[in-house]
Parts: sequence; structure tokens; C-alpha cells
Amino acid sequence: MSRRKFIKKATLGTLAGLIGADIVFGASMPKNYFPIALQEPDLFQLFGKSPEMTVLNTKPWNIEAKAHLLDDKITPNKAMFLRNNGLLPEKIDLDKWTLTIDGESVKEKKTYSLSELKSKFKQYTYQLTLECGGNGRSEFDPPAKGNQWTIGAVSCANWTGVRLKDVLEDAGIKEDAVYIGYHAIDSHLSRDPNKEPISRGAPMEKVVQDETLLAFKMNNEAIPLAHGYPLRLIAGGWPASVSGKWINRISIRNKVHDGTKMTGTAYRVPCKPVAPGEKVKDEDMCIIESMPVKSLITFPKTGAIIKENKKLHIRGHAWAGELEVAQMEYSIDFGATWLECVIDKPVNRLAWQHFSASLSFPQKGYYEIWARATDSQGVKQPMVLPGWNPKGYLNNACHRIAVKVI
Ligand SMILES: Nc1nc2c(c(=O)[nH]1)N[C@H]1C(S)=C(S)[C@@H](COP(=O)(O)O)O[C@H]1N2
Ligand SMILES: [Mo]
Repeated sequence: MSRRKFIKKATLGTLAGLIGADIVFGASMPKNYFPIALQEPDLFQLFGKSPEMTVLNTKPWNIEAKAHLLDDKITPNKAMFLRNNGLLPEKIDLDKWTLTIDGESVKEKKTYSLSELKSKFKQYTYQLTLECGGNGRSEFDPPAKGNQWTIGAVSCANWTGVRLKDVLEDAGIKEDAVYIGYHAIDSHLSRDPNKEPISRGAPMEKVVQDETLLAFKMNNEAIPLAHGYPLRLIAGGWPASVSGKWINRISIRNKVHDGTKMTGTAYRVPCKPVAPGEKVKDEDMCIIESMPVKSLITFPKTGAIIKENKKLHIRGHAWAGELEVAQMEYSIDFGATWLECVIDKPVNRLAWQHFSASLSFPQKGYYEIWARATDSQGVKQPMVLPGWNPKGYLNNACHRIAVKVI
């Protein structure tokens, strides 16, 4: 039954259940009326997301968090950004789900059922940072096409699954293997079954890392449908586009994977800095690998009002792709001087790290708090927009919030 038909037949009680609140003047509601709360997009239950999340696009669905929503140390589903290149799969038959390992560099093509994957290989749980390569795109000038992500396309949840390397080794990897490419069951926006919305991958060096998982649980529950149920690749610290959702096939390639969104300007940046707006030759574009150092102030919320002579405790997270964050600083004078934050060690490699600091303000007035992370190789976040690139990737400029002391 279609949703609309179902809702037409539903009683007031059922509607109230769906909305999650009594419809106080329900008796006056016109017959067959379709309450706004249940129209698409489903305002209150959108993929189980917080109503404060920002919907950037509905076709495909792209939703981002606001900084204060990411305050939890482990990102819950309700605050996790959603990035789709195509249409969500509609029906998933768990019993029939299989993962096939093929490609030029597999010794023998092999297919596993989900239960085989779960029983045959040891399971691991890691907290892993996933940031969309286009996070921060909205600030680029000249503007870059695509979803205008501000700061909220990053998450760090717990992922449980089997190691990709264990599965590939079981299938058998030929010596000439250089890359893997994933294939998934979401459909292209055109609904053309011969087109894939996205099919990316990673070089073998990333594939063989302990933390690179074929995951079936997120935060100790089945992965939510929108985030890749029942099986997804997780490659923390790299652009999240490498972490394919709904995957049913992995090809071991003897060359750099050439699937959809592996070429041209997709997830590639000029190998050397270029002037804003400059045309870049195809051979001068490089695939994005480890993400750059970055941080987010998750408390307080921008716009906070603080009483004079009161200390303000700020906190947030910092991450640095394949590296660790070595130092975290804040500034209340637009970057003229910087003071130290406390920065924790990550719970495991490729997990974001938590920072905090206790600030005092010299007098009443308007302030901005800027946060700046430094990675273990000494590279600091830029205060303003970093290198322009055609698709607006890798904006890791310092996060700022505004506060008023009264
Ligand atoms: N099958 C499939 N996998 C995908 C995508 C997609 O559209 N289809 N989007 C990728 C991109 S660009 C990102 S940033 C992440 C987003 O993961 P999330 O929606 O779970 O936050 O998934 C990646 N994996
Ligand atoms: Mo992405």
C-alpha cells in the first residue's frame, strides 16, 4: 500500500502515533487530509534525524548536521550527515544478500552470504571518522557546483564488521593487485540500471589496514538503511565517498579503479595549487586520499550569551585523516594570539579526538572563538579558505563561533 493511501485509511490515533504527538484539534481535520508532518520530506522523522539537521537536497537526499548537534563523542544516527549520489535502495532481502569478490586481480571469483561473512571472519569494532570530501564547499569562490555543505558533513560512529583484508585474502589476491572498486545497489538518478551513481575505491595500502572494514553494524545496531544497510565499506580518514554503502561486489583491480566518480574533477584536486577559477588539465588532477587536519567546536552553540566574569568551557572534536592531531588551540582575538586546549588521544587510529578549554573574556562585548588543530606532522588548519579547486573539496579552514558577553 502506498504511504498516501495508508495515511488516508489511518485513524486519528494511528496518525498521532506516526507524528509522535496528539493531534489536538484532530476532530476538525478535513476528511482525507494529509497532515503536513507526514508529507515528504517527513519533517519529524526524516531518516531518524534531528529536526535541526539541514536538508541540502532531496533528490538525492543530502542532509548535514549543525556543529552543536555533533557534540556527542560517538556520533548517533540522528546527527549523522547523509550523502547520497543516487536513489536509496527500496527493498533489501537480507537472506539473499551476497558479496561477490571479482576483478582482474582476484585469484578466483568468490561469493559470500552475509551469514558466511559474519561467521567465517573475526569481527572488530572501531570508531571511525567519515568526512565528505566536499564538506565546507559552500565557502569557495568562484563557487563550486554540488551540495553546498557548510561544516556538518562529518561523523565519527562506531562501526562493527570484518576486516576487508581478511575477506580479500580468503578470496585470494593476485600479485598485480593495485586497487579495489566497490559496487552497490543504489540506483542512478536516471533510474538507468546500467549506470551506477557512484563506484569508488582505494589503493591496496588502504585496503590492508586493520581499520578498513566491511561493516554491518553502526553504534552496535544494524546500520540504518540510509547509511548502507546491510553492508558497507568503511575507510576512516579518507573522503567518505570511499566508504561505499549497500555494497554487493568488490572488484580487485590491476589498475586504479575507473568506476563512476573516480575520474575528471570528481574527488580529485589539482596535484599542485592553482589560481581560483583556473582550468586544470586532467593529468594534473590527483585523487584525494587522506583528509586534511580539521576541527569543530561543538559546545557552545554559536550565538551563546555568556555572563561577564564567568568562565566558558568549550569543547569539540579534531581529526587529521591518517594522522593524529598533536595540538589544539583557540583564539578569541581573530587569530592574533592562540591559547592551548586540552586534546585527548583518539580511542583508536582514525577516530576523532576530543578537545576542551576554559576561557575567560576581558570585558563585555562581541567575540568570536576560533579553533585550530595541528596534525602530527606540524601542519595547521588554515585560518581562511585553503587552495581553490574545481569541485570545492578539502576546505579545512578554522571553525568559528560567535558569542556575546553581557
Ligand atoms: N552506494 C553508495 N555509497 C556511497 C555514496 C552513494 O551515493 N552510494 N555516497 C558516498 C559519499 S560521497 C559519502 S560522503 C558517504 C556518506 O555516508 P553517509 O551517508 O553514511 O554519511 O557515502 C559514500 N558512499
Ligand atoms: Mo562525499
